[in-house]
Amino acid sequence: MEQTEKKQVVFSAIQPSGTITLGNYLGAVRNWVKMQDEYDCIYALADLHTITVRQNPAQMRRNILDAYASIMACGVDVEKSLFFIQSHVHTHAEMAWVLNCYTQFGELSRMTQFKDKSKKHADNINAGLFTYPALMAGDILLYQADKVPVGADQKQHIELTCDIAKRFNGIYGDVFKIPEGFIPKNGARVMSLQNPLNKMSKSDENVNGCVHLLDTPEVIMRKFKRAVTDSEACVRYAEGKDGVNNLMTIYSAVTGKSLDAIEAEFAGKGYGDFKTAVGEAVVEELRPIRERYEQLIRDKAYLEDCYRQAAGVALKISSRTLGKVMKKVGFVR
Ligand code: AQP
Repeated sequence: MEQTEKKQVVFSAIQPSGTITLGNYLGAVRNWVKMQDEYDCIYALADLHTITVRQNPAQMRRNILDAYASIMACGVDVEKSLFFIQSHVHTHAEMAWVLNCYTQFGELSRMTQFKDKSKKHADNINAGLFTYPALMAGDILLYQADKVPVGADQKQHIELTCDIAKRFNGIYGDVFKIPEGFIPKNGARVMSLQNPLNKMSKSDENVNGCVHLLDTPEVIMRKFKRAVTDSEACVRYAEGKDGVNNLMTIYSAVTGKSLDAIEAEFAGKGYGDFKTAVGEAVVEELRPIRERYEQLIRDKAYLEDCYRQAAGVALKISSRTLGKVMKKVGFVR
């Protein structure tokens, strides 16, 4: 009898720390959708990670549901993939504690995200913000993931995850699969439209810097028209043209056109035409997502059904790895 080959496992998560952005979509979620047929995909809303920055409880509850519906609207199909809410699956917090004890202070101190977020939230540099990568490592390792589709900003955390896994395996034998980051060629680092030296973030205080998946077409067009460019008035990808480079990257990621083709398309045209074209391409990419979201968010009972069921399955899978870890470490089972 022909043996069916076991599919590789994909794991990734996103924080419900605000409305999902074009950056999250192009950097990660779009790949989540594409990978569903080829891989066994497991996706999560990383709400435990979200409280490393102070949240308003009522707003956080809304953000979690909105993010769940938004990701489904992007095309994550709960019939094909597991899509759960991290705090519903207690193995994540337990695994994080164990892995904290196998993660070095020096390693965590080097994390760029910790340094950036410490500057941004100087009044609340809490221990959770510092140990965030150990929780993330646990998320991935619990499912013995082969591939982790993320944006370029998460590369350092994936590398640390591999280091922690190798360290643990070095002591106890082959407990964890060593995962591999999966970073898109196009759109891996979408920058703010207002400050193209900073990445586009859900929590950007400048509302014009960030395009949200649920922004209306009018709002999207306005944000692109106000996008920071330069005084050269020439659409070309070059050093020092961060604003234009970012717009070209977005246009390329959405349309599939190469940077050369984009330069040719806008040769002799000004930034006004270019910004309009980028805005329109993004509007068309996001339109079906927004429409699907509007339907999904009305059906709270269906959403609840989906995330409850997924949590049960995730608990079962992750408990296998956690059980093995606890036994290896020496806890009495
Ligand atoms: N600007 C970006 N370009 C490309 N990919 C991005 N990602 C985030 N920003 C960009 C990718 O999206 C996935 C989910 O990110 P996250 O929510 O877990 O964490 P984050 O990187 O902290 O996201 P934000 O939007 O910047 O949120 P806040 O403002 O709350 O900190 C990841 O795969 C990430 O690489």
